[in-house]
Amino acid sequence: MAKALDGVRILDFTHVQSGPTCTQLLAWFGADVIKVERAGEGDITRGQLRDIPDVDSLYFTMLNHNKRSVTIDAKNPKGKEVLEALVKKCDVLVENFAPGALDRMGFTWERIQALNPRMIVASIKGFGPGPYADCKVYENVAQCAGGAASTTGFDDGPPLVTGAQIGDSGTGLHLALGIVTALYQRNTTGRGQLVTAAMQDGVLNLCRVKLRDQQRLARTGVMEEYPQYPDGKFGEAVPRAGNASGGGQPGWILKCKGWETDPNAYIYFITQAPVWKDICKVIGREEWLTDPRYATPKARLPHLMEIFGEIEKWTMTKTKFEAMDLLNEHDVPCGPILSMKEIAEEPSLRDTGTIVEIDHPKRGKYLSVGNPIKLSDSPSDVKRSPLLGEHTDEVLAELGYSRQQIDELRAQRAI
Ligand code: CAO
Repeated sequence: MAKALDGVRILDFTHVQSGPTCTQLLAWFGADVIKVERAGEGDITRGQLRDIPDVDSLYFTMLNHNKRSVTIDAKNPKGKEVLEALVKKCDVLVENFAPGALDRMGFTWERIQALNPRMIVASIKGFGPGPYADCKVYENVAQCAGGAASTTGFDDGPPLVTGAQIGDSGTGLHLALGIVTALYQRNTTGRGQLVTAAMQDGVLNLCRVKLRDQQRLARTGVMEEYPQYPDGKFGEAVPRAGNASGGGQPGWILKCKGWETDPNAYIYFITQAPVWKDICKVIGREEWLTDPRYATPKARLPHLMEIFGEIEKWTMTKTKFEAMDLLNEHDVPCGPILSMKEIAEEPSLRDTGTIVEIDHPKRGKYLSVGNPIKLSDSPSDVKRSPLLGEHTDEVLAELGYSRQQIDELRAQRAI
């Protein structure tokens, strides 16, 4: 079946995680993604966190599916010529080098426009223009600077980073949308444009509910759905809310049967107002239905921790899966805390292609996360990541280089 981005060529100058997430998505949608790496070493993640000696790491393989790999030395004059040929041929250049690195290679926006006015140049940096614009940034720096860390964790503990890679993969997602949007606009303007996504901005975008709460706090001095209410104190900034829900329906993580030995025997329980009656019935506290202290969502707010304590007495008698089944019979929103092991083994995620098994010539079979975005007319077919430079000759031949010219470039260490 044809793919949504068939015919779109991406010159992929990305490395580590944020940029590769973006170009992997574009590849899954059908773009021809040509990843440029340095001969000998390649993307640094090929060798990071290795579980098998001398074999591309899972870090690399899980972020670079469906791409082609070419090795080009961007600082070698002959290598630059090859890159210029690629700039002329491709639709999008994606990069997440440190600030200024692309310019230092000689590929300024002006130079790229001169070579190919239709080219879209998409960049991820840690910060946008401002005091930190020149800083190198990794995931947790962005989580801290984007507001996630100060609002994650418990009130009596330090700021926490989250396991979800909202700085890297989150910004990669943002950039992918920017690229597709710029491609769409190019249909009418005929011109390329610059697309930039800063990791701080991406994290903040995902933390927008906390900026909402900052303003609520500034106006009222209190937030009734936060665990600090009614007995604790609020300061000037949004506090860490533990496992409180970020929305208008109170929620908390509760122990389930087996919690003493299983660190993931927990369930997220949401006391959504429309199903309050069912919650009271299921947990056997029907007297709450007529008690004015529990009758309305507003009346319940000062008692939330006590309410969750009572509900927990019920969840502790069930496994998280039993509780999930019983509660969903009554449309009570809840979520079992799934371990990565449970997720890896979940058959329904295999059926949808969200978890896929891939075969790699050097590492054998491994699991990966497939494309979480499903298009009915453009299904994603996950293919293994390329070996370093696997497609150098193929891509150069497509650019018109002869066998002899390719051999000369290799002898000159340009590729
Ligand atoms: N040929 C020749 N040189 C190449 C090359 C190639 N094919 N590919 C990369 N290089 C060079 C770059 O030109 C750069 O050289 P200069 O410093 O002389 O200009 C050099 O390799 C190193 O690039 P870098 O500074 O981007 O790499 P780093 O490992 O020092 O930093 C990172 C990594 C991620 C901190 C930095 O790239 C960065 O801040 N990127 C933007 C934010 C980002 O995406 N962070 C998320 C990373 S995922 O956690």
